Amino acid sequence: MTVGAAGGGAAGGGTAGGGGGSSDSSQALFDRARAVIPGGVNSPVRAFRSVGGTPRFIASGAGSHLTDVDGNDYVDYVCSWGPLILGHAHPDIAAAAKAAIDKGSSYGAPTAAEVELAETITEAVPGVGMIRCVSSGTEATMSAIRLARGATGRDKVLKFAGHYHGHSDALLASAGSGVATFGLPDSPGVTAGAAADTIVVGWNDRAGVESAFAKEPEGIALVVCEPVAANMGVVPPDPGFLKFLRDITASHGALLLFDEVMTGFRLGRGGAVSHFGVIPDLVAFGKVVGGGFPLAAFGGRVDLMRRLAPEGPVYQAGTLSGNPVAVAAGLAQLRLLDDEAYAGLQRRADRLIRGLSDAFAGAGVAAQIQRVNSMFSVFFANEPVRDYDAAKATDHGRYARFFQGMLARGHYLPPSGYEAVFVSLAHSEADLDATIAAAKDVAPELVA
Ligand code: HOZ
Repeated sequence: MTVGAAGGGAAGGGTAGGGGGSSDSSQALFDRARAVIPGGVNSPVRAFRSVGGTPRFIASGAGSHLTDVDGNDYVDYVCSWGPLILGHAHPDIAAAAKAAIDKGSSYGAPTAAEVELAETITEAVPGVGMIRCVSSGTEATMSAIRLARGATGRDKVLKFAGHYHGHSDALLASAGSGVATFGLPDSPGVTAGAAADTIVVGWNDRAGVESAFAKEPEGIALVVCEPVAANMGVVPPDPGFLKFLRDITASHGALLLFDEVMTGFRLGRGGAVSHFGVIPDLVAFGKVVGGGFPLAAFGGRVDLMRRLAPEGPVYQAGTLSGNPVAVAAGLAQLRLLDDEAYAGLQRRADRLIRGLSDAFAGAGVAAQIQRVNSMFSVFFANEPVRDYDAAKATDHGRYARFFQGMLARGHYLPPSGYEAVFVSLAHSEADLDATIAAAKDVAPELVA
């Protein structure tokens, strides 16, 4: 496949630059935004609250780089929180979206491309025999839960502390991402009834899951997890934990949902299902499948999916579901994700992680870089992090200082220690080396 053909952005395909310039225009926009948008942002973590400073308002992205409204250039490791596995404005994706929009932006009627997308996903992911498109990861997991409840006739859902599955009522309890970043209690507005049907257990806590099933042997409709937790930082499952979930759900007549919004087509074409060799009943997709457009999907066992309307009684619908522009962009991206692409991602992640580890070790800063393939996060802690309590106990103040030091040097990391770092195929060796050099520069400042 063609890698990073959109180039390296303002820095011309290699070096980082300009991150330390003025943020006056971003600040002016942020001031205007706060008057008309809650917190000045359309999604909480973007506000930089846990790391401080002014959120950068972005003017453009190209390849691995972002340019903000003050003209500062950054090497981008957020990648739109995961979807941009080929980098910003990849020419094939842009061309596919432009060609689609020239034929009309939305029909509210089926298209051939939706069939191709469904075939692409079902061929790639073991156990996924059918899919339905929606517009966001929140919708995908929310709809999968309704399907699971409809199929089992049970109400309870078991989720894990620190896992984030979007902002639907049933799944906000002890959630990761912005809920974790801001240390929010479970959200006002979620009814007691919705909360009562959600059981929260610690990630990697087998005894906790067993005890929940012992209390509700026939009450749990669904166990949902991010197979690699990535909204409390990256916290992989302990060896055998996903298989344990598969076995205990099957033996109790409950269903298992993998929320692969982060991991789907990121860990490999078969996502976490193939990576770990555990086949759940249902899978939620988002981010990478949409190529940077609002597209997500859920799918799984054919007998379950056939319970959705109009084939079955479980209702689920959406005017923009399977939107032709988003589907064209998603397909264009998925077509480029072959074995060579995943090997390239792996090489880039290896290089970056090795360099960051050296930077922290060289300065005597205790850091845990937790990684699965091309997604990882940096925890400032002495021991590996296995669950949400441990993630909360890591040094988030030090993460904020690391973030600010890197931003000032032109490297855009997630503005929260609870989010994942994403490497794309647009990241050049020069990008990665510049980021490592910046980390070596910043690391001694983290010692105090
Ligand atoms: N929930 C996303 C991170 N896990 C953040 C989305 C955004 O702010 O765009």
